[in-house]
Amino acid sequence: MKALIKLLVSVFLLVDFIPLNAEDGYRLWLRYDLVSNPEILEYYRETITGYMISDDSPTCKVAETELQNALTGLLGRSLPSVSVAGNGTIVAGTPETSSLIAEMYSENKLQEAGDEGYFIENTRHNGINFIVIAAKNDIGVLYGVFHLLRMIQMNQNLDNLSVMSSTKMKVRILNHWDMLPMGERGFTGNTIWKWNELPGKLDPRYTDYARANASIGINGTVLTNVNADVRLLTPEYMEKVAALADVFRPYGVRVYLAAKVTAPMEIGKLNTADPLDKDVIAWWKKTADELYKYIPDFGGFVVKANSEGQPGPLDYNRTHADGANLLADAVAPHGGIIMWRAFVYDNKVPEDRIKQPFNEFMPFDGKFRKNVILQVKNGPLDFQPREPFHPLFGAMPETPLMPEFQILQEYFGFTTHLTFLAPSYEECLKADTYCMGEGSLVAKVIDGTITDYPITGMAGVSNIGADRNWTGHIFGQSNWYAFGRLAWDPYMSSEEIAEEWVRMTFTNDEDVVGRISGFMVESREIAVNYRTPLGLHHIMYAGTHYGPGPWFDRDPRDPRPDWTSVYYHRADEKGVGFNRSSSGSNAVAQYFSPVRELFDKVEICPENLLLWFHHVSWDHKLKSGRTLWDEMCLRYNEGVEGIREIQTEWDRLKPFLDAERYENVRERLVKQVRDARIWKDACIVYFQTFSKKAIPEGVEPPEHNLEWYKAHRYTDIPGLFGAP
Ligand code: GCW
Repeated sequence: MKALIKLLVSVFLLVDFIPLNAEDGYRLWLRYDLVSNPEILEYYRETITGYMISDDSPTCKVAETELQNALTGLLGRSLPSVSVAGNGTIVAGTPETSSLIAEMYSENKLQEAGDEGYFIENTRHNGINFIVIAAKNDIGVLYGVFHLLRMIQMNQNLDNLSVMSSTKMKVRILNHWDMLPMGERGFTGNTIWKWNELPGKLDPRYTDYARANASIGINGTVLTNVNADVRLLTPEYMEKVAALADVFRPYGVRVYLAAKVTAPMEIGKLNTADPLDKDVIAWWKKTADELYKYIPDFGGFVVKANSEGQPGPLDYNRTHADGANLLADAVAPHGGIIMWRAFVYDNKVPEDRIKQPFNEFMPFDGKFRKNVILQVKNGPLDFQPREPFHPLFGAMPETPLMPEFQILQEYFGFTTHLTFLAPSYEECLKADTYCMGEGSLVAKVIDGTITDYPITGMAGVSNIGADRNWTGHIFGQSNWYAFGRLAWDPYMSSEEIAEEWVRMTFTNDEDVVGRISGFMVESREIAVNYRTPLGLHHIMYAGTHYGPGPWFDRDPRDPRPDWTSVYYHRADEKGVGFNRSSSGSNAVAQYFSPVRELFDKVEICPENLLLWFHHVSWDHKLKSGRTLWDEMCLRYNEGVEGIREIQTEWDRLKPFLDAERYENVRERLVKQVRDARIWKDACIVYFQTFSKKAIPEGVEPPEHNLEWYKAHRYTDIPGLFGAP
């Protein structure tokens, strides 16, 4: 008998390792499969006996459905919805929807968690023990339900629950870069929005999109590209947008749109788009009023103006503040906001492009309406694998700023490469701006801890496309997840986020969790190393942004020097790097002291940003004792070795993973290893034409000569539509 029990137990334990279902990745991190550890399963079955949640509001209704479906899956039995709480009941609600919650929680107490926050606690009331999810508003109830489910998905103990979760970040928003038929240049494949079917036909995927976003606290979405399409502001499209907004509403996800400054001319047939013109003012007001008739809780507009060919107020000799305030006034009566992007650079090529946003916006601090927030990329250039934090953070105390992170992997191998981006978001959020002395982290600037920002927020350029698994690469899902978690709580660590995601997405097996989350956290540094080590930047293949192109110089198709690679790396026989120190473009002066001095002095400048700020001789000695040239080659090599190790680890993990998702990643890792090698070899042979030095020992010799890399074209990368 004992032997039989032992056998049964070991079979049960094995179940933990055996993939039960084929998985296509559609369910993301909300998988809700039966808790696989029998003891833990038993524990949950004893601890949770039913639930009580009023379905008076659409949001509580979806919270109830989520709870019901999830518990049925996780516990393997359907739990009763009860009208009288007993031991083990989950009681969820607000004081308005639950008399029990009203009895137990004062308004003041609930206010501690804020408008969207919640409490999850074990409570004993009238002699009965139950689990409470209490919130001021319905959305807090839904977020609390997702939190409790996450704990169960992660097999956590529920005995001494005393969770209070709140956020200071008001706008947690995705920016889709979708054109009407396709994502921007194919970075994410085709668009998820089936415009030709809307408003009549609603793909069930729209509901799952909203669920997934709500599960990580995302509360807004800009449906289309910042390179805006004016059609969205016509009644035909307003109706389509309204249909999506109706689907998202119960999940607390508000819809926003990208606006184009010249819409009054293109749709309204006016002969100007001057923000101070009275007809232009009237047109925006009328258009906003109409939009709000379709979508009463419309969030507002995001605007890309005077940047990369987009029109803007500067075309009319007006300022960014004039442009933003015009739109702000149009949406203000309805409670809308304007997210005005600070990613600007004009067609006059400046001495140093990265200085432009700071120079253009800083003087207007305090000149924007209260419902305007500036959307600032994490770094001063353009989502490069590594950039220093943007100098505007901390420099505009009177104007709310929200960081924009890129979830889609424009410079990180699109949907083909595995790169967990939380470390790069974290690097920015935890950077110390020193704007108010030591400890003035970017996170504290943007969440209002050390500022009085009336609006706070974070934007993420979405990596969601039409793929069945949403992001093409299974690990792309982890970047969507990480963005949401950090938008709610910008102080979380990459390690915590990776662990949560792996447990929910794959397994709770400790060893497997440690191995997968371990390489995820390393993957960003690996990607930096095989692309742009030591502060190199913008040396990708022009146009596609996928492979390397450090040789890219001006040509008739791309006449702007600041769209070339040579503009940024400035390699010559003496050395390499962009001198932005006080003896160069002096971009360092845009930072507060002592960050400014840190970046300015080559001796103390962090080595991972060295070539961002300095032109350094090939013989310059680094902390390792090696010369710059040797170190650069070795870092490139490390990057390739690193991704090979991930590949080997993934292969070893095969027995613990389901076949479909294993294969999704395996097949891509083959390409990633190949591409990393191409990046390393191409950059080494190219820079060698300047350094004229031998490739150091320990570096795998390049496979081909420079001509080969220059001529190389990828033919097997989804998203590289029409790439040369
Ligand atoms: O990263 C660059 C991209 C453009 C993008 C632009 C921006 C949407 O190459 O495709 O346009 O930034 O952020 O506006």
